Amino acid sequence: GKILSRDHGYPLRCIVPGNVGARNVKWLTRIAVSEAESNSHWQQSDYKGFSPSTDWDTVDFTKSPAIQAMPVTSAICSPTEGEVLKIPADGYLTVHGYAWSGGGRRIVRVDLTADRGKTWHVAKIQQEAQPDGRHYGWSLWTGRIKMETASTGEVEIWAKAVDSAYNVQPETFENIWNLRGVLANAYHRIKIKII
Ligand SMILES: Nc1nc2c(c(=O)[nH]1)N[C@H]1C(S)=C(S)[C@@H](COP(=O)(O)O)O[C@H]1N2
Ligand SMILES: [Mo]
Repeated sequence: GKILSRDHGYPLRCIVPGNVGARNVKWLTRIAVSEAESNSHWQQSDYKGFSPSTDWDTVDFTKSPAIQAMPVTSAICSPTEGEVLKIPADGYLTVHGYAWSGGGRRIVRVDLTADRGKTWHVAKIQQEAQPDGRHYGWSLWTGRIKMETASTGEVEIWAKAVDSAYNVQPETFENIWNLRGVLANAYHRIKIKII
């Protein structure tokens, strides 16, 4: 019910649910329907994924498909990196965040750990009642992690999400790094300090 702002594409923006931001083209002046893929720089020579060992000397943009649907991802929003906090009397640390997957795939689970994966806690998910394949919005989640009463000092919290195709986030960025820095969906990890 509001006028689209210029930053977001006024007067007209193409919304392509389940696809990356790069395909949601702003400031539209013309729409061409074609059987051939667009030959624009952005479709052919930018948003594509490669092996971690591919560099600017060896890259061949014709060898990878354009990124359309994104892989499953999640982020911890609270607490924040570096936060100093006290565990409440009930012994539970509460963690909030969001998760999302491409192609309208629904988020079916978010796992949290405060001990580098020795024990995992399943978060409660809050999401729209949309059918799988048309699940385009973020899923918000809340997790409660039972902490050792004696544990103080630096703690790392990790989050990973699972989508309806059972795709799961990879553990580290090292092995998925690529020269454009895209598709960077490894576990989100934050360090907090418990006092
Ligand atoms: N016309 C036009 N549309 C565009 C772009 C652009 O450079 N030109 N960038 C795209 C990319 S890569 C992104 S991430 C989104 C960002 O816009 P938003 O912050 O409003 O989502 O716009 C998309 N639409
Ligand atoms: Mo982008």
